[in-house]
Amino acid sequence: MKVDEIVFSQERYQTDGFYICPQPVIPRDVVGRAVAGMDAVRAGDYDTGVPPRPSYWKPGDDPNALCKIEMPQIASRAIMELVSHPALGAKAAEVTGANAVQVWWVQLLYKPPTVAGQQIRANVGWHQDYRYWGIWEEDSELFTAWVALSDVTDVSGPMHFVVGSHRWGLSTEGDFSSQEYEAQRDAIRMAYNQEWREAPAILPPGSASFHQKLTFHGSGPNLSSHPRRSFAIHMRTERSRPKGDARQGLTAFIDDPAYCPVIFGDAGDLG
Ligand SMILES: O=C(O)CCC(=O)C(=O)O
Repeated sequence: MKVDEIVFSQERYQTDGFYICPQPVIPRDVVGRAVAGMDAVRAGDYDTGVPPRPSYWKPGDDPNALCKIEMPQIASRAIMELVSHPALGAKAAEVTGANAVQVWWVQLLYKPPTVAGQQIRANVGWHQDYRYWGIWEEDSELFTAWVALSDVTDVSGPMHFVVGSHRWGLSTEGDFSSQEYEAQRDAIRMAYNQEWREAPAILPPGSASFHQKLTFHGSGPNLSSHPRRSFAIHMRTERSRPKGDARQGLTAFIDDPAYCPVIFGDAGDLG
């Protein structure tokens, strides 16, 4: 990447609260294997012999609901290959300016196409990630790389980011599981006396967006004829600490590289 492109991505990330990579980051063959890995994990087939962590969606659950599976990389070698890919680590470090980057949690997200006449159960309500991450110190540098495995277009229920909302502070509003995409947006909008401008994360397979822990985002129905496939890869830099240095819940595995790989820099810098 050229120096002016790095500066541009850092400026966007700092100013807007997110950065959307225009080009694929992950090689096509790695993406292909991860798609097969995703299908295997969704079917309950774990080639590592280790199941994912307890999840909102389990094999056999409603195929028309959002499928969210926690820590799929421990269940699939191909998914681990993708989430720990050095190109992703290098890009994350470029965008954030970090010396070291660790993957500390991963969510498999499979948003099926909306079936006409059926109640929608695959929206992602507007939220700020840090609302769910209180186990980390408030000033921790935490962010998410959202990697597309399918072509994410404006009709496939892309994530939308609210430009500049990372500067609004932590809200009591927001709910990942809300299906009331429009009404919830209106309520949050009313709560802030700020300009509400949205940017959709349109991504080709293998590309990624990066968003900060306080950036509001959500996604509506998938109106395409194909599933929207992705991983939300939650990352941290050397400027992060669990509260009380605890290892529990979402931080339980951060000392284990087989769960939480360091994908850029020196693990010693992460403490
Ligand atoms: O996949 C989505 O639409 C939202 C994912 C999300 O909330 C996240 O990556 O933090």
